[in-house]
Amino acid sequence: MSDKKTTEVEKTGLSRRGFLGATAVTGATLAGATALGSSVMTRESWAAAVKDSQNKVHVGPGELDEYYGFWSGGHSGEVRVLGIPSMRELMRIPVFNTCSATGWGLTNESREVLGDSAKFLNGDSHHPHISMTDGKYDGKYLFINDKANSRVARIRLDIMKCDKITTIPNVQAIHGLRLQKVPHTKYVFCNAEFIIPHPNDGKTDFANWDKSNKYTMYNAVDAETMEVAWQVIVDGNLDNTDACYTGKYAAATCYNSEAATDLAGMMRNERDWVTVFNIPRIEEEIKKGNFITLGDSKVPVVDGRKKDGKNSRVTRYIPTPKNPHGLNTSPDGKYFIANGKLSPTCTIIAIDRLDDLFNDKLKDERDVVVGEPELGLGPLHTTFDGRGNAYTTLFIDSQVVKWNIEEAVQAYNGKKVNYIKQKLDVHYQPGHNHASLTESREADGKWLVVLSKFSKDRFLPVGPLHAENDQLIDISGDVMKLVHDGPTFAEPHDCIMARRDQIKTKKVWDRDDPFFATTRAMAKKDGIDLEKDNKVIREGKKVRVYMTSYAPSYGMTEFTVNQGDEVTVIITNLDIIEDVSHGFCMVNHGVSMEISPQQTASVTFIADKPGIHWYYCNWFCHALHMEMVGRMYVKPAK
Ligand code: CUK
Ligand code: CUA
Ligand code: CA
Repeated sequence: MSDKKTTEVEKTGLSRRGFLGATAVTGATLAGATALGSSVMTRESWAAAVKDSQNKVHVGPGELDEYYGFWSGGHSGEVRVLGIPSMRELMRIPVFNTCSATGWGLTNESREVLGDSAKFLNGDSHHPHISMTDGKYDGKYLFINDKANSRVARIRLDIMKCDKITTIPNVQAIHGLRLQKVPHTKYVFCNAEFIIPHPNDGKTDFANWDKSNKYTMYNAVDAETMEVAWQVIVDGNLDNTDACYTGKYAAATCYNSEAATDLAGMMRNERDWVTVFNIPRIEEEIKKGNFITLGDSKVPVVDGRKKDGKNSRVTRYIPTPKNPHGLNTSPDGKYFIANGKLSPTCTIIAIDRLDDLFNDKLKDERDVVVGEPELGLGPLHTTFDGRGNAYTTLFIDSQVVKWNIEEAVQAYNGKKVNYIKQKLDVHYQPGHNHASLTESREADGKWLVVLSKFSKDRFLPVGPLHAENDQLIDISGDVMKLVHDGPTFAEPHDCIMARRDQIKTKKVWDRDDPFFATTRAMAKKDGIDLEKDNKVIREGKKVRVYMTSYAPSYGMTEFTVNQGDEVTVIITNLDIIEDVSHGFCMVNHGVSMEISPQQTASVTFIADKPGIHWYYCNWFCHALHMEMVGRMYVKPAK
């Protein structure tokens, strides 16, 4: 281990004395901490500083965290809510997965949100982002991509439930996702990663790939309606994306400029690029009618490809070292930063030069690049503290490197300056990292979360499949201090942290909440008062069972249907007390759902087995929770 550190110190040019002072401390959590060249710390002062930081993480019983953290669940398909700095998991929000507890994917309300895609039981959520007004989190929505089934979802943060899911047409694998920051989140920008033939109707087979009309698209979803507003055809593919603080530009990394189908092909070019999108010009083109539509889709599609070496009006392609990955906007609004991945560098793009780039006033696309610091091996993602420093994950080195952006720009101009401030070992192989409030103007430089892909030896062994390790680092001082290891299940790719005052949640449901508007309308048609009636409505083989719940009993404890009926159970929870949620589980029918205070929820199933079937409340609600039961009698068909 110490060999590795020595090499690292030599590489970064950090002072040997500083390094010794930092790492002479024992204890696994401090391993690999290298101090600043400028402020040499003694062993004692470093230990005291770390102890101090670790104390901050302790959120005592009954105390509340300072920040909300929203974690993507990767191929678990969900979103998780954590408290920071305790790293305690507070809630899970099912989105692209099914949830046995809440009935997500089972209830009629959730299936309405899932729409046609309800047939899919899996998802792959990577990038959770909070809606913004004037470059600050407004706490209204959280948006997240689904790479697995090419979807974008919206979560209402007042109830922490997903309320809209949109499938993006004519593309495969929605990956990078970020939001328009200014003047407000009108658009959700999202990258379709994989290049496909158009039309993809089976006429192009593997042998005809090269000759086909193949491309992928950059997509904008209207944040309010959740309809796809427009798509832009690009050269190459699209990986990660971010938007600027003027509302004018968005940028995306491309690792497959080769449009290759295999690994060797995707690494053939020495350089790939960052694609920059001019949002007002895209809107102009659509207004002027300069767009096409594809297949059944009515979404306007603008061509952003180069033709005969000439740029389109709406895009520019900035060459970067090969196969870049993360794309991050600095919170001062000055730079897009592309992370090198296969190159040990990050590429700094000056946003204030983009007007000139689009007006063809620059000789070369690379004239917008104002820095390209060498950081270490495998830079994947960068985050910011609002004090001029950037923090980049180094996947191969298993480190986070802290560097100063303006100094990296000066170094690019030939000035001798060491822009690297510190390298900290993380455990192990980090993907994203994310600092508190970093995607907003209010980046406050307090906490840094590093989402490590491997945990190896950090936790009790649990078999061949390991937990990930989400590590918490205190960045409020001059040096980064690792303070917490957080095991997580597969697999957070990204997270976002907001101050707790920025998120305002409801404690009980509003009776007129749009989440169950369709169910309310159905009840109205049936002449049912949801808050009073306990009644069975029969319409041929369709049976609707309306009941209330009030701890510890259902408003209806017995109902009768015929074998083969399609039964819909609609329950309205009359409890008004915070936290008194009920459930409904029909035994042996695969039916389960949550009904929180003042909520109406419904679930539909086929009564295919004759006999008496118990149903029960599965959310512990009362001392007599076990007794909160009822029975369905299914009359045999013959
Ligand atoms: S990606 Cu997974 S570590 Cu989907 Cu943002 Cu980079
Ligand atoms: Cu109602 Cu448990
Ligand atoms: Ca490439």
